[in-house]
Amino acid sequence: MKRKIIHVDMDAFFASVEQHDNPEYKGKPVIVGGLSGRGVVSTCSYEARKYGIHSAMPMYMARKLCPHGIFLSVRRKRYEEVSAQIFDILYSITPLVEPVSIDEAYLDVTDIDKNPEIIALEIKKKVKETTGLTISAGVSYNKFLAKLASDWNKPDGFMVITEDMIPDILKPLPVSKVYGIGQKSEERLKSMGINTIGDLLKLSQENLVEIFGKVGVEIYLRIRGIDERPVETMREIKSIGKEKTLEKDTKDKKLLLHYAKLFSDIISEELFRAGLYARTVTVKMKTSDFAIHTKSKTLNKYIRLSEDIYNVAYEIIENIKLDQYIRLIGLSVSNLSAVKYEQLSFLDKSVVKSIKAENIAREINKKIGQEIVKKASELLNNKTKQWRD
Ligand code: TTP
Ligand code: MG
Repeated sequence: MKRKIIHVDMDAFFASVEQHDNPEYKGKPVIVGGLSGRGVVSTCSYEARKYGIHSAMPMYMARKLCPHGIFLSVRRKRYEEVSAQIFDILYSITPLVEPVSIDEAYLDVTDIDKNPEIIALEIKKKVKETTGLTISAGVSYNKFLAKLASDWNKPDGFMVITEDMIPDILKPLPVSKVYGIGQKSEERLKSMGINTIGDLLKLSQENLVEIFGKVGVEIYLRIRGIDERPVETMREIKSIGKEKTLEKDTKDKKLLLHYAKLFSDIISEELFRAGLYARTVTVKMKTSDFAIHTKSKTLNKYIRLSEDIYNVAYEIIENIKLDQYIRLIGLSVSNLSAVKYEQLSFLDKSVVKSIKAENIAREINKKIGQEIVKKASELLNNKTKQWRD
């Protein structure tokens, strides 16, 4: 049976929160980010995007493009508060939620006996009522297409992509819309005269493997509307990580540490949201010859603060001898746990298991809130009981 997947993503998230909290900023170009000399734009309102401003742009450039804009620093705590409200809404629909970032998630609603379009519209309505903000939603039968749909007519977007629309609807889109094709690949394809998904569709699977390596197979399938990636709840996730192919290969440790810091923030945020801790930190680097190197450190305690993650990454990076230029830097955490202290070796294993189960149950209950539908609550109770037995 075809799955029913919804992808949701808040519109200009940080900037929209600022406009909501300060109504005098509504309808104006609002730019949120680091305001210091070397700061970058986190995001900006759609009014500011008209000036060519976008995420990750140096702040001085944004100021040049839009001198009369409203420039604000990041109030992360506040955005996390709003994010928690949004995720509460999502978890009230199904536990099958995969958080992707602070403002974005996939839901698998295959088993819900309701039209997925109606569910998506209900999410949009509830988010608006609860937070005063708009969220874009996309509905389709896999993750790739659902994400494409949520991005289709942002802001306040809503789009459904059905099987019969494939591949025609994809043909005119730029190759950058394909999950797995980054900026570097896009440039490479452009130099080969391949600009749209339509162009990509003319290539054989072998051609794509020649260009992309192993992911070529996935890309081949994806542009034909095939994407079997499951919606992974945090429970099933074995590691959380982030990586980036650098604009230019580098030997500059300061730059690598800069990304390590950025990734530590993102990873920490995800750990908090999932109620998880981690014990292993891994730094991944791809050298200019495309060889992949990883170095891990496993601690004897569980961590989740950005600073703690960064300190381990710092130690690893500082100890690496950079003989070659680095093309990609990545950071991830693994050995995840819902409890902070797992060295309870003096306790019976079943006790640890029950503490874990209670922790998970509490967390799910917290996420779902009190207005939980009866059926789901019964289900949860049963589950908790089973775990305790
Ligand atoms: P996005 O969902 O990528 O962007 P957005 O919500 O601001 O705008 P859109 O309507 O296009 O979805 O990211 C969510 C938030 O994450 C964003 O509001 C700010 C933060 N962020 C950064 O801090 N740095 C970045 O480079 C990006 C892309 C996002
Ligand atoms: Mg967004």
